[in-house]
Amino acid sequence: MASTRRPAQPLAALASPDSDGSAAPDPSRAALPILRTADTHCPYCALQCGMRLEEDTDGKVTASPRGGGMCKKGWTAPDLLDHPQRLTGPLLRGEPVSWDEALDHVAAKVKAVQSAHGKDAVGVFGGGGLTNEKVYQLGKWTRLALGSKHIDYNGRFCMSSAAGALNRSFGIDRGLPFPKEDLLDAEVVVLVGANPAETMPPFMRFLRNAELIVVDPRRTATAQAAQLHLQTAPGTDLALANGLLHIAIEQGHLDHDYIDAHTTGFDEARQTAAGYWPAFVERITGVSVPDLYAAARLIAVPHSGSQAPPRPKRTVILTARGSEQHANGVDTVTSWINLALALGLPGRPSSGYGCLTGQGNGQGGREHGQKADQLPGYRLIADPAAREYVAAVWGVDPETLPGPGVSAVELLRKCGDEVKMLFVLGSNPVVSAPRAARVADRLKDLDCLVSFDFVMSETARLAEVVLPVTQWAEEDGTMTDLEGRVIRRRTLRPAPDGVRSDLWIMKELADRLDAPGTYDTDPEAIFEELGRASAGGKADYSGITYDRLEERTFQWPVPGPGHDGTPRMFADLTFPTPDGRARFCAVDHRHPAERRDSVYPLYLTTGRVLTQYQSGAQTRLIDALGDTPDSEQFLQIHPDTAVRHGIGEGDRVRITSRRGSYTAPARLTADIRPDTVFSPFHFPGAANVNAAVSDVLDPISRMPEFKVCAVKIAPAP
Ligand SMILES: Nc1nc2c(c(=O)[nH]1)N[C@H]1C(S)=C(S)[C@@H](COP(=O)(O)OP(=O)(O)OC[C@H]3O[C@@H](n4cnc5c(=O)[nH]c(N)nc54)[C@H](O)[C@@H]3O)O[C@H]1N2
Ligand SMILES: Nc1nc2c(c(=O)[nH]1)N[C@H]1C(S)=C(S)[C@@H](COP(=O)(O)OP(=O)(O)OC[C@H]3O[C@@H](n4cnc5c(=O)[nH]c(N)nc54)[C@H](O)[C@@H]3O)O[C@H]1N2
Ligand code: SF4
Ligand SMILES: [Mo]
Repeated sequence: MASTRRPAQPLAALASPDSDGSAAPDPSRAALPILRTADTHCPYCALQCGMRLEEDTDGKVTASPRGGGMCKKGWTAPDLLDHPQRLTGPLLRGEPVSWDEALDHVAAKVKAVQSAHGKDAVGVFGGGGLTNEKVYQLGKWTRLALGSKHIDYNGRFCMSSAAGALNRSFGIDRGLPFPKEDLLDAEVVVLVGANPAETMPPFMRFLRNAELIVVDPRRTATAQAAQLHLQTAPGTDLALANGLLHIAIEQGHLDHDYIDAHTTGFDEARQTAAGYWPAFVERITGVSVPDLYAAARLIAVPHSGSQAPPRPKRTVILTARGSEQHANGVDTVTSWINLALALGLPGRPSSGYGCLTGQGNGQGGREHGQKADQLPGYRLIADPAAREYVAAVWGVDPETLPGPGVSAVELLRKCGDEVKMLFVLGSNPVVSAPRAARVADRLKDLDCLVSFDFVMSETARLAEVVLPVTQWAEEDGTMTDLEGRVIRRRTLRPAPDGVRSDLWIMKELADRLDAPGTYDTDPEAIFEELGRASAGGKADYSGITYDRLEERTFQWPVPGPGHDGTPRMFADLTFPTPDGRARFCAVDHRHPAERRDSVYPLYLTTGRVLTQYQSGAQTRLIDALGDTPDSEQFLQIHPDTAVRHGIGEGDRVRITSRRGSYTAPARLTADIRPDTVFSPFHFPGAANVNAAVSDVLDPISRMPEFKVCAVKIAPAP
């Protein structure tokens, strides 16, 4: 497989307003006087670009960047606030009803299901885009008001493999352990399965000073800006990392002082890496031996330096979903952390390992209790001391707290069976979950599905009860961005009549269920309680208040009122493990759960395009995003592969796996490996790639293998 080495394309080009998808607001709007403004953040991805909202006297809302950049999704986000398809009143089986009717119905259903089938028969499916206040309240509400163990969320689709590896190696899980500005001083950044040029365009500005190595089966916009593109076969990144460690050992690039003083477990990792001969790694990954040596050299050897580093090179390794969404995702991330540790990077200035968190509150959303095994502040629900502590904050007996539930995919599998009723908020699993057709069937088998949303998502369409909620510009709260920075979401204007907040709905239902505990509706009061519940935990927010957030932002942990936060987590080269050392964990390559064969001869991999967000429930409604070629599904395919299958540019193709199929027009390009095809997951129905995607799970993180399965293709009839 041809990996390409090329002179860097100026990154400035990618960071310019045009190529990062930005669009200047309509100048005609400036004419009307401004009624009100709010300084808040974009509702979409984990970069959480600072945004100034202005509402004119016509009620029209426009967004503009505060300081940093914004992509086209950010510029157009206000278009959903008064979109004609916005939900503005509760629906019961599709018919408008009053809030009292809807809530009474839902509460009666909970009671009926639970008295027939037990407390755990009611489950909750949350989201990483919900504010910290919402996820905290949701975890509490599920355990106390519903009394159920069954809560999990779409972060299992997103963050959990990196989280598993970070916890195992470093003893703590914060995506970026340093401020993103530190990347400006990095000499080399390795992006493994990350395409920020499309998924976080303004983030490219922080990479502009570094040489880039991009690992991706596709020559993406990000790869085009790289010095070195390693075009791996999907699912082989672990072998690549072990191969680079092998070369680093062979070439004497290791930092033995660092390894001796700050880590454990190196010997096993070294023994494992010894088996990853460059020629063997080339066979697995498709990356040529010369490119492997070039990458190892770029990562470890300073420009002026000889083989043995006179000083450590400032290298940062970043992974994202391309390397993580695999049945061996935890081990794959671990292999890259091993490489970083062997080179002595973590904790050093502008060096180390980080994971690029995805959803708006992908970081905070995984800290405060909406995970099946978790209580606030990263406490574990199976830990007696944690149960006792949190139960005291909640004013209940620890005995009343349920135990751990199951992960997202497993929760969806139980629907209609052990789980009879499900609340979904902040996710659209009918489109975004693997084996989507089966997920829809499971949801239809429920006695009752309840959706909290502001648009009629594909999941909301299946719901017996749909409860319309506020959008980001209509609510206060906090989000925790990709660098662990807690920031304020601020209200621009009140929500339309008929719409309620997620927090209000939880309280009303708790009242109707005579629930133990208290359920505030004021985000500030909930944040204060969250602070107490997280105090002493790993993700300690106890020193942050809304008042303090008026002045500045904080990167957690912030243990106590006088604390200024923790921008750089391992700066003293100690790690929050029992012995203060980071841990090497020897990991071996495993093939993807499903391999290409004579019947299913191609790998399907999946991901994102710039102008659509996630399941597309929000962005597909925005007209201004609809005028790009990416506003419809497509199949990215190599021209040689297309010819072999009798497929031409634009032809409709049926893509079939062992689980199901979808159709998409072909887009021919030599930017993808001939053994691999790609589609994004933003599109529903017959175009939904997740009909084909596999739901095999990583054994540790329980994350599905979104990024590789075997398919066959044929021209669609
Ligand atoms: N425009 C847009 N931006 C988004 C989102 C969105 O939906 N749309 N979602 C947000 C969220 S929640 C997330 S999680 C992030 C995700 O951000 P990214 O991880 O950057 O996005 P993906 O496109 O899922 O995957 C990145 C790349 O992985 C590659 N890839 C596939 N298989 C493999 C493999 O086996 N190995 C390697 N090395 N690479 C592989 C794909 O070709 C793809 O280019 O984006 C966030 N930003
Ligand atoms: N094939 C494939 N599938 C994937 C992925 C992939 O790379 N490939 N990536 C996975 C990843 S990383 C992720 S994160 C998931 C994302 O996929 P989903 O979990 O489906 O996420 P969204 O599409 O953002 O769905 C959010 C829903 O919640 C609503 N919503 C937004 N904010 C709020 C709120 O504050 N309150 C309430 N009540 N509702 C709200 C939105 O309108 C929308 O309907 O998809 C996963 N699926
Ligand atoms: S990069 Fe992310 S946070 Fe910034 S404007 Fe785009 S979607 Fe919003
Ligand atoms: Mo994600």
